[in-house]
Amino acid sequence: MLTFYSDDHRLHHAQGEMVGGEFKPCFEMPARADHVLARVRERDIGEVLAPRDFGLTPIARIHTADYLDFLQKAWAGWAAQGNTADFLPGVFPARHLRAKRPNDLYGQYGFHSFDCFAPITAGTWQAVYSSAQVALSGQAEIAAGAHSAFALCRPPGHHASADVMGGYCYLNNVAIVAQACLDQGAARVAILDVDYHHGNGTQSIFYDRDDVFVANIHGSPSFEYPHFLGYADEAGAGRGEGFNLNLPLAAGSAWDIWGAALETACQRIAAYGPDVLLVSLGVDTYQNDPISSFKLDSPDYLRMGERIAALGKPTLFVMEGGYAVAEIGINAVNVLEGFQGA
Ligand code: OKP
Ligand code: ZN
Repeated sequence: MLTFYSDDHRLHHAQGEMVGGEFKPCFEMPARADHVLARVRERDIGEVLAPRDFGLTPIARIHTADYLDFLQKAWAGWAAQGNTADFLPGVFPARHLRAKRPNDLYGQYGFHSFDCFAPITAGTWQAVYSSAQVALSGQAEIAAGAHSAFALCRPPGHHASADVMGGYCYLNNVAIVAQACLDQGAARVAILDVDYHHGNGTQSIFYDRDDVFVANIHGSPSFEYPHFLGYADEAGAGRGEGFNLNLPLAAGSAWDIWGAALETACQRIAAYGPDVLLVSLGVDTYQNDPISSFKLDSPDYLRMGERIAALGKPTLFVMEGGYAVAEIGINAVNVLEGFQGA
């Protein structure tokens, strides 16, 4: 299968994040994508292509104008105030406050964020724009008849909703792609999110819709990030009732439990009968991942790819998380190899 990749991801390399009360190097770093790309080449999965530019229109089908405006202008405004370090938010319209969008940059950042894990740097907009174009290029390949493709996105996207960033995510790549599929004539799209963390952004974007079925397998929000979405009783609303599936799992879950959840998700996806399958491919379920608790081993990712392939759908893999940097490539490409070999 073809891989789409842009070097622009390097333009987003933030200084750090809070870990255990200390400002530490970001887990979400450029080397992640380098390892995946190196493994794609080493295993000869297929050609690696630069993305095409589909512009802002498909991005604006998912994200609000205010949000995109903030993302594009934030760094310049921050720098104009004399700042040189990363821009981070600090105040959010949580319960008991008023969610009215302020006029100042700092207020707008809090309005458009749910945590402090989406820093803005000089290159962030270009990096997230290109990441979305990488995803859209994969979508175009599927639309042109390919059975599968790999969008090597960085930064990831599944925590970003229509107008709120967080969790290393700014533009929701997989959601942008799902909407592009529908806009080009697909009737139903399924998203399978296998990242260790619940894809709260993807869920929220499609929660009241029946044209995108979203299935998530993740560490339960009862103990894990993002803490405030991802429970099993979130099944969709209105027309979307029954079109969201959450499979929260206990800390320490290994392949026996994870594989059973994948079986449940795949059966629901098969029953939905999508025209296209999009996989939010996070490999932070790996046993040595520094920020997760699951216990998947590298060969388990081959099984994952095989089960996904058995659905028999045109499938786009969209890279999300994975922080055991040296092993991200092996694990992500194992999913692709399992898919192709099945
Ligand atoms: C992004 B993706 C809290 C740490 C919060 C943010 C995790 C973002 C994960 N102790 N870290 O889903 O891989
Ligand atoms: Zn994750």
